[in-house]
Amino acid sequence: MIEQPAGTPAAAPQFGSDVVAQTLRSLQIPYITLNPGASFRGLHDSLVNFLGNRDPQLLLCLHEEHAVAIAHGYAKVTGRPLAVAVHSNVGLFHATMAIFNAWCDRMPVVIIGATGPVDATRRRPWIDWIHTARDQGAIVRSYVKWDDQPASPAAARESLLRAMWHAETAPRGPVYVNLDAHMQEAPLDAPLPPVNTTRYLPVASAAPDAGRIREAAALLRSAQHPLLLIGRVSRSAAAWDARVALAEALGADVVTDLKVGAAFPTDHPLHVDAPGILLSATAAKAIAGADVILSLDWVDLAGTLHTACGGEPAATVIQVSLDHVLHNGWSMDHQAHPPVDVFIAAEPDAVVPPLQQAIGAANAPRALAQRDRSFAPAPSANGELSTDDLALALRAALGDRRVSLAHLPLSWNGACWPFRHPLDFLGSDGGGGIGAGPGIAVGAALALRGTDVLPVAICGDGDFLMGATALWTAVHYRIPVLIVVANNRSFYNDEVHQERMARARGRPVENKWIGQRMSDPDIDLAGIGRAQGAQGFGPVATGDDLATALAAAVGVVTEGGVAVVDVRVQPGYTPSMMGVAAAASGRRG
Ligand SMILES: Cc1ncc(C[n+]2csc(CCOP(=O)(O)OP(=O)(O)O)c2C)c(N)n1
Ligand SMILES: [Mg+2]
Repeated sequence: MIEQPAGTPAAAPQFGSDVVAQTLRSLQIPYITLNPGASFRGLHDSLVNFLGNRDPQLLLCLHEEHAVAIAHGYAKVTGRPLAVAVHSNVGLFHATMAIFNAWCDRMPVVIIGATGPVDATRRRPWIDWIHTARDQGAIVRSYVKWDDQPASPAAARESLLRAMWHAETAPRGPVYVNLDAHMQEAPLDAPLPPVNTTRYLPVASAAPDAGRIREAAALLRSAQHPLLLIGRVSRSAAAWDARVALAEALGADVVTDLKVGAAFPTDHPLHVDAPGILLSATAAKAIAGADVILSLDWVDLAGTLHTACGGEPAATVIQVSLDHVLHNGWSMDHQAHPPVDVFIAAEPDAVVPPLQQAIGAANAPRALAQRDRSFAPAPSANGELSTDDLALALRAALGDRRVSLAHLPLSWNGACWPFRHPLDFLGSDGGGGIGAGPGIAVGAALALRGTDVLPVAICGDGDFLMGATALWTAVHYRIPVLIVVANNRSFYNDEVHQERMARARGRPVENKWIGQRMSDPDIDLAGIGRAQGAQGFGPVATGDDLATALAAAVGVVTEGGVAVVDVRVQPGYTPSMMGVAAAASGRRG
């Protein structure tokens, strides 16, 4: 769905914001998500009346947090940024949690903000002063890769080129460019000289050091129990195949998790345990037993090794990562500093093929372990559905359809759903900010629109409710997506915390639900979907109703619609979902 502007778009840039719009087009950014604001009314006019609302097309969002989350979801699929426009100060304030999520997830997003005129004499009384801050970028500077406030159209063009380059260059992340309202609205003194965009977006190749590759190859070749921790990697199918080939050549155990997108077939004999957000006891045991560990940009290498080994690991550790480039003094999302014996400063995708080549075929393939992958959820005592029941019913409803899981709830059990392709799962929200699920799902669905891959998000009810109005954007712009809500009518994660507190302090555990449960009244989640033009199903509480509702919902999405299914599930996380670290410390979420 494209909203077609009346009239003929202007032929040449006439105002500062026309130059900004033209630059966005030259960057081949297909969409700009936004919630409108007077601080960027100049740019808004240029996008509609100079560019004709295409390349980029405006995607209206009902909240700035959704605007960024949609770009975040799009980047998870494509690796490429969208633009996001947010109003001065307040729009940026609304966007912050989603920017933090994208930052922690290392996903590129080009965020464009605006300020009232920096020249105070040009400010309209009252409102332009509210729109202006001494250093607006300070709101987000600690969790964007780069930010700027250019003072002229020429500087804005350069700033956007640099912003795009930083966003797309590994390690990737969100960037922020703040546009002066007067600069946007003022007529151009003279046309700007043309610019060859591609010259300002050079590929910054971070080729791995050949000596380090040889060193790592020798260590892995002579390892008795090599193990791969596979973390942040791309959605490339070729890179996926290369990782499988490497693991098979080494006979290495493989561990992946649900913090990041699918990275290895989770039902492969070398994959030691179903992935979780946290480390399972089985995965921890395999890590503790390894003699050489290859981390492919694993999120929280230090914490994982410490948890698994009870201290510094005896194993030799090879780390492949560029993440250190992003670390700053404000955000501790870089995690603890890991002990590393061989450090390869490069992206994993660039390291696996030369590493494989250096290891060569000399290593006789080890016999693959036989692992029991059969899984049947424990039936609930009271006949209520569990999140496991939901997962298995959803798999059954989807049959052999190609599916991308764009979001999963905290109660997800990785054993319910094997990942066999990089798009099978797109990873978590990055920063732990709930409310991201619906927006990320819509963004992923936008990227997958027109393909044979059906986007599906399973959201907790708390997550869904905080992000629910992202669905309107999907309905309005005809972006097919299926949202299934694992509705335990609670911010249940925190019931678990209150239970732990009560136990630790010898206080009544039965009070854990207070300040957590979302019942009386129960919220009509399907109705929230319907109110925005989606098809709503449920609440469903039995296996039969669930199968019927899911079949209908899959049908809706196959026909190009948006569907929400409210599934009443019993609250509860199994020990495998809690992870060994959580079990030990009681900390999660
Ligand atoms: C923005 C935000 N607020 C609060 C939290 C703390 N928190 C972590 S998980 C959680 C509960 C999420 O509820 P839901 O999505 O329904 O999942 P459930 O725990 O019930 O499975 C909360 C409140 C958070 N992570 N992010
Ligand atoms: Mg819940």
